[in-house]
Amino acid sequence: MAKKGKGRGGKPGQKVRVDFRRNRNRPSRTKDWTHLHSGDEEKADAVPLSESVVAKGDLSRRRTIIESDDAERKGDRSGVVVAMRGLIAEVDDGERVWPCTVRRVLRTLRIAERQAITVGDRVRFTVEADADGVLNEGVIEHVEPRQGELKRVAKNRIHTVVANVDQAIIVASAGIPSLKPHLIDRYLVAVHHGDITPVICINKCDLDADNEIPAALALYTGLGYTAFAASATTGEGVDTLRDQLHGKCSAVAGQSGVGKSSLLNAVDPDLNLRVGDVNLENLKGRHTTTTAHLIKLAGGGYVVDTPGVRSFDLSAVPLNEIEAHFVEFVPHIPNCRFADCTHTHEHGCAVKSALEKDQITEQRYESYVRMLQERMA
Ligand SMILES: Nc1nc2c(ncn2[C@@H]2O[C@H](COP(=O)(O)OP(=O)(O)OP(=O)(O)O)[C@@H](O)[C@H]2O)c(=O)[nH]1
Ligand SMILES: [Mg+2]
Ligand SMILES: [Zn+2]
Repeated sequence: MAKKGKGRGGKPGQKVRVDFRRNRNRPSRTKDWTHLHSGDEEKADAVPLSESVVAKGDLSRRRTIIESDDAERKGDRSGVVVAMRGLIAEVDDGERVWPCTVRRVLRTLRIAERQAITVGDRVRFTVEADADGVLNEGVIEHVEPRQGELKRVAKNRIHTVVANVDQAIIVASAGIPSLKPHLIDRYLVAVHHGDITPVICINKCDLDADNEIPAALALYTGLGYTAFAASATTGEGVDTLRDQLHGKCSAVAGQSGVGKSSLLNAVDPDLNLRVGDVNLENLKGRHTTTTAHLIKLAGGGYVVDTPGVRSFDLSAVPLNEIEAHFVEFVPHIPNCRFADCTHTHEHGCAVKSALEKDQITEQRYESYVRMLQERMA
């Protein structure tokens, strides 16, 4: 591809569209994040690791279409990938978990991804008997098109952490790490962009000495979101979380150390997920959960405990789409004087006049501006 681009834009000084697009797609997030949010706790993290939710098709559309053509023929069993161990996928067919390798042609089709198969993928597979006639390993022949994907950008490659989730439980915490509404807003934008329903859970309510949680809950429930407080330690809100998870496939996302694994253990003590302490020097989590895995809940439904990430990447969300994911802006946007209003400096901006009339909160408006500036930097 790179060669082709050069050939086309051969004349010196001529702009090459391919290069521009590649630049725009590259996550320059870590650098921007540091610039814009100096003073924030997230700032110190220089690790180029980020997470985003990408809408159904974005990068995998072409590949999934190719694969779905021969959907019926291939593989006589179906199941869900519950975990990845290197190149081996663990596939649950409802009766047992089969270790499966991936047919090489599938790996080739999905070469742009770090993994051909990921947790949450619905697959068809065949099981072949070994020399003694024992069935113990399968081969994945086909992957169903993905619905909602939680993605991470690492080393300039997009890696799907989990596929096919209905809902994302955005976990934040009071105390340590401290409550950061801007981070909640970032997750909301990305989750909306991925066509996934967000639910907000503010954990560690036992540590809410400054009584910050009620105002945050009022803000988000006022916007129409399901939002509730919880404590994995005291058990408060755990029943609500269990109800939310019931019968759905949910991804649990949020900063490291907010208590995602602890909450899931509280929902179902048999899960026994590893829990880490919070580093008291930088007040951050220690990235205890390192790989995503799909967990079947005793009460019905699946949940994916994902590793907390240090920064949250929004590069998958088109710049002009951000406003649409601020639900309270939406009714005002058509009343802006200019169709391409960014709601920052323009005259006749209906979003800003709603802000002046307290129909939009300062906090949310600032969150929006921060995201916009970051994307434009
Ligand atoms: N006081 C209090 N501490 C909690 C609560 N929930 C979790 N913790 C503590 O917070 C720390 C981090 O919890 P984890 O469950 O490992 O956090 P995580 O979000 O899974 O973190 P990563 O796996 O690194 O992404 C542990 O020391 C927990 O004991 C809570 O409700 N109250
Ligand atoms: Mg964890
Ligand atoms: Zn406007």
